[in-house]
Amino acid sequence: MKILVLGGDGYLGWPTALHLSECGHDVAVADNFARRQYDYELGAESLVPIETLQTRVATWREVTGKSIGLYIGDLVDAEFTYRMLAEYQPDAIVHFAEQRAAPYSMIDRKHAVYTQTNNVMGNLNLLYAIADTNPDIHLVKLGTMGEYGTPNIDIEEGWIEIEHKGRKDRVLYPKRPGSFYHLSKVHDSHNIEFACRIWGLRATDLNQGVVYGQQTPETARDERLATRFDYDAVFGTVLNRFVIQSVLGLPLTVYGKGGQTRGMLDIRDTVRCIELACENPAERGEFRVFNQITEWMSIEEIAQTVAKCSPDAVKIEHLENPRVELEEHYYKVTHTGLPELGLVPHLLSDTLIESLFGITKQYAHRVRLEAMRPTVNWRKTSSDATHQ
Ligand code: NAD
Ligand code: USQ
Repeated sequence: MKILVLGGDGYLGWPTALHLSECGHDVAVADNFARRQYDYELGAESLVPIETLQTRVATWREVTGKSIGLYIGDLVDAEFTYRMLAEYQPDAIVHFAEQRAAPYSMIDRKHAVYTQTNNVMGNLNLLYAIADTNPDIHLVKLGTMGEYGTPNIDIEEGWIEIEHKGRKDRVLYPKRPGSFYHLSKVHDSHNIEFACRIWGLRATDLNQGVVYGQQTPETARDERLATRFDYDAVFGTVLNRFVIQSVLGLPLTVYGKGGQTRGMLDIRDTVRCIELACENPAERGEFRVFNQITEWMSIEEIAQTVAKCSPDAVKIEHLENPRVELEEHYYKVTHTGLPELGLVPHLLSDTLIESLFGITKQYAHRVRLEAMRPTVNWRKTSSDATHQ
């Protein structure tokens, strides 16, 4: 298949592009390098050094003999998006290219507006470009488990059968997300469902949980193929942060009681899930949703698991929660769609955590300690804060 990976310079987009190429697909990546720009703004960068996208692509060719096409541009620029689709003519598009940090979207009004404009407009341009260029293209879109929030009933895969006053219907599962970023994904999901229903597009929305890990078999082939590994309080995700904090001898920063539970998965399962979704496309007109997680744990359990694996004594600190979220709640998720297509998960193991300790130790000197503590507070609003 010809597969276009949007956001192909990012934490997940780059390993996915390599994995799809390794599986024998013809792959191109696109990115506007917004993520590298946020690093400059926040004064933090990937713990593991990363090469430019051009060097990464050249290294993959050197190591495997396989080419990956490269588009540099912004999805919000409709002309770029249309031109790229017309030129590359993909069978499938994997769409990772959004601002993805909840704290970044909650810094102030400016960052909330940027996040929703970038994400919602980019996705809308893409839907139009698919409809006008080739409505047969299968869109594989990265959504998030946080779209659902933490309801007091089981979370289904995107849709729910309801009975109301004696009548039944199948409707989109109700959403109650916890940040302007997560909300942008809800808006995307509604726009995609609309495009499938009205124009007959085909799409798979992957409601992915929090990803952990840094290496896939493909990125491990050469250090110039490494993907990013974020530790800071804005872009670093919880398990990755706890591993890095434990190596640095810092307390693990559990927000609040730590009873909040999240669906998670290993980065090696992310790339496999995308492969499965691409190779088993949705039907024309179908808005298919998978919950892309392999297990769920409370934040306190994640902290205890990392502490248990650490060779040194680790302190767990309960910070006043900078976010507004339930810290004790019901959580049960249906996630059968991807295993039915063939996913065999890598569950969180001591071996994986220990391998992350190794990677972290190698680059621990690159951490800017001030970036570790949370500074974005959900309860504070301002139009244009200068975030330090
Ligand atoms: P990332 O920020 O590392 O990568 C996203 C990439 O998209 C970046 O390289 C960025 O420059 C690019 N991009 C952003 N806006 C763009 C635009 N308008 N035009 C072109 N390129 C643009 O993020 P990631 O962790 O790789 O996440 C990828 C996707 O997966 C995101 O959509 C995210 O919401 C979703 N997701 C991530 C996680 C996680 O734990 N990392 C979990 C669930 C879902
Ligand atoms: N948390 C801590 N301590 C920390 C960091 C986080 O207790 O030092 C807690 C948060 O309060 C939250 C949970 O850990 O309850 C997850 O936070 P996170 O920053 O790891 O993840 P989140 O903000 O939800 O966002 C990440 C990705 C996002 C993706 C989402 C998947 O950045 O792109 O969409 O995970 S999900 O959570 O399923 O929506």
